[in-house]
Formats: sequence, structure tokens, C-alpha cells
Amino acid sequence: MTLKAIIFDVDGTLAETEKDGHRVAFNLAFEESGLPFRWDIDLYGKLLDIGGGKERLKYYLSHHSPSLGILESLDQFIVKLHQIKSRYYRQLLLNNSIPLRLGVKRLITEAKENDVRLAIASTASEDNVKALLNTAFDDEMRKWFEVIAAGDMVKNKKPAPDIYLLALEKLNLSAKECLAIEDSNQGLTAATEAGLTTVITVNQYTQQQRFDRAILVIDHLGESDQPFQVIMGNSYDEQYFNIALARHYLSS
Ligand code: XBP
Ligand code: MG
Repeated sequence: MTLKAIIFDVDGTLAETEKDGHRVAFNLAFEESGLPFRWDIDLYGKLLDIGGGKERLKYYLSHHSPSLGILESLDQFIVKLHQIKSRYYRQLLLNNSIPLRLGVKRLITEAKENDVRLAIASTASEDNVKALLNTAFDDEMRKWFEVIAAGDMVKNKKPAPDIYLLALEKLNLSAKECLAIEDSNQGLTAATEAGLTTVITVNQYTQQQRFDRAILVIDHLGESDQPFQVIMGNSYDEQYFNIALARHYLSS
């Protein structure tokens, strides 16, 4: 099959947003709301198993809520807390914009030059995905992402395949014509269950995870002068992830 589109995960894949972005924003929201706990780097790594900020809050708070004296329903409380968190997250991006990972800008430029379409499939809420795209890309490049599938657009978040199926539907393409780029095990499950060939770029939080169903696992997308390290898979002698390599995987 010819490669028609690349579908990118956002958090951890386009940029390392979790540790210094989302996590910090959650803690600022806890502080503003008078909540007595904070999420340190290790704990947050474990909580990342729960996809979606509201779902992560619900999981954590439901173990602590009896002692917190929350008067309204837990779901209402979480919606408000998540709004506060999202405000802080967007402020953090504006003040300190979190850089794109190595090779991301080059790959999407190469995709555009080769008429390979671009899409997003993220567990994060749509506004938070857009906030990252707005701060990390210029006006022109941002428009290259013609499909954004995110957050509550589907009922079941990753590892369910729903968000990838929605991205494929919006692209009007079959899974066989697209490649997914992910950073986590849940993301890999979601993408492969949707039928997508998937490449993993690991990060600090995901490097110990298993990626048996990935076609390629690398440390980052790389650049011509900064080669990637192959953790698993055949890189066909390429030194960095490019469109030629992406095409190999769909044709093999
Ligand atoms: C990552 C997530 C998100 C973020 C928080 O999504 O699981 O929930 O941690 O974002 P992905 P929100 O890797 O699929 O991009 O608070 O906006 O949910
Ligand atoms: Mg991710």
C-alpha cells in the first residue's frame, strides 16, 4: 500500500509534555484548590497508565475523596479541577513553550513535501492539544495537521482503538494506508488494534515498556547529523526516521 498519512500521538511523541507540562499543571491546580497532595515524577509515571487527565484525576481522587470532604459530586469536582489544570497547562506552554522532540519538525516538513497527509490522535483534551500545536508550530505548519482527533471526541480513550478509528474516518483512509507514531504501550495498543503499523519513539516514562507489536522502536526520530538508536526492528540502514523508511513498512 502507498503511504497516504502519518497519524501522530501528541503527549510524549510530539513533545515531552508530561513531566514538565501536564504534571506541573495538575500540581498547581491541586495547590489552588487547597488539596493536600502533589504528584511527584515517579508517582506521575505510574498514573500515566490511566489515559486522559479527567480519568487520571478520577482514579486518584476516588482513592482519597472520603478524606477530602468534597461536597459536590466527584465528577463535577473533577471537571472544575481539570479546567483549572488546563488553564495552568496553557500558561506553562505560553511562558516556556515545551520544545518539539528531535526530528518532528523535519519529518512533518518531509511529509508535506511528499504529499503525505498529517493527523493527530490524542487522549488529551482537544483544547490542550491545540494549545501545544499553537505554541510549537507556526501558523503555516499548524494547518498541515488536517485532522485532530482528541480527548472526549470518543467514549473510550487509549488503549481502546477508538481515537485512531476516528482519525482514520476523518481522513477517509484505511489503516493500511497510514502509519502511527506513538511513545507508549497504551498508544501502541490503541493504534495496532485500529490496524495501524506503528513506530515508537520512547521517552523517559516509557523506555521500560514492552512494544512487541511495534514495527520499529527508536529513541527519537533523529536527524541526518543525529542518528536514532534502534531498540527493536529493522531500520533498513536509515540513520533517522524519514518518509522513505515509513514507506518501507507499508510496502513490506
Ligand atoms: C496523554 C494523556 C493526557 C495528558 C493530559 O495523551 O494521557 O491525558 O496526560 O491531558 P496522548 P488532559 O499521549 O494520547 O497525547 O489533561 O488534556 O487529558
Ligand atoms: Mg503519548
